[in-house]
Amino acid sequence: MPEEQKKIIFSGIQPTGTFTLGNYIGAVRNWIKLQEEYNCIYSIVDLHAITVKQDPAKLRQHTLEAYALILACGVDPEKSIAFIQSHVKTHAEMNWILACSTQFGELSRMTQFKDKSAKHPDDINAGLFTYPVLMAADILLYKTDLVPVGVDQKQHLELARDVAKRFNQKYGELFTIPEPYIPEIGAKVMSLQDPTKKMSKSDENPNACIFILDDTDTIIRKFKRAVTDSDSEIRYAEGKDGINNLMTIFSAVTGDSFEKIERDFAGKGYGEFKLAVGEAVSEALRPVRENFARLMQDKEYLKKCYSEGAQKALSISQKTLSKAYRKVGFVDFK
Ligand code: ATP
Ligand code: LTN
Repeated sequence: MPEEQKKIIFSGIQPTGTFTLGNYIGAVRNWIKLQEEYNCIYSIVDLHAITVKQDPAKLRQHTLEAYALILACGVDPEKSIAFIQSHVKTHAEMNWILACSTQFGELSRMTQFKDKSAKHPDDINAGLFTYPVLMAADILLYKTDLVPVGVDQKQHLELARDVAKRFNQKYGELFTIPEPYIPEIGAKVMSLQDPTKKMSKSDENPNACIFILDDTDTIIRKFKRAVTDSDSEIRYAEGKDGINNLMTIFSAVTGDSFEKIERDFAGKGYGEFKLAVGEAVSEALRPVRENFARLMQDKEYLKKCYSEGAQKALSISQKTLSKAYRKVGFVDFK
């Protein structure tokens, strides 16, 4: 398909630590798959990361690592645009324009804001509250058609759609209304220690999470310790959150259906299944570990990629920002 007819994909991930298996299965893995068919734009969203307290030196390190990680997972900087959000000033500028079309009430309903403000009661800053507006700016600047994310981001995406429609109504058509792209299996990978909670990079318990750079022994050890139930049957069913989560993970990495997994593991114990899940996950992540180690040795290459990515992103997003400025009534200059 000619480049200009391809639909546009945008997604972002925060540099708040090494990615988890949840980030990989729920989001980043889809980023890779979509590169052939779509014009894809991917960003390490460092502006979003500072809505919670960050150590500056660690943030810098995590941002470079996150950039290397998306390339290690398979984002190809020749095919897609991959950049660091703070390098492209149009994001902060569009954020302001959209903030003036977003209501206090709708931001107050965001569950991520409620969760994160409960988690950080000493720092409920304005950025944490307006976080979804910046996310809407990220998406709308590129006339995005599809946004591959995990299911926890659906509410933010709905807000972005509402803000886009409101702006278009107030000022005339400008923004494309984006659709979510959420995987059927693995849209929400749960914690290995509390399978009613989502697996999250910032979980305090390291056994709750598989990090995508964990080595084989660590991965297998964490799966062996995964919380399950007192039953012994490998079956997807209500009340079996732990096993359901392990089946979801196994299915996501091997492509096997739940029926096949139930058949293959009939009569086998949880121990054997946990080991199989650990081995399958470790194998799936092996190339990521190897690519990451290689990329981190070549900082000049990374710098070249993110600098070129930022230039391309700026040139596309500046056009949308200029149109928005004109529509709201700002005076042209130059
Ligand atoms: P943090 O713990 O710092 O809030 P996070 O692990 O939730 O971070 P994000 O950077 O907020 O990760 O999310 C990046 C992408 O990964 C998003 O598309 C999000 O929907 C997806 N994602 C995050 N956690 C999971 C999960 N447990 N299962 C599936 N997808 C997930
Ligand atoms: N809020 C998202 C990260 C994010 C994003 C985006 C995702 C920021 N901007 C634009 C998709 C599109 C999260 O994963 N927590």
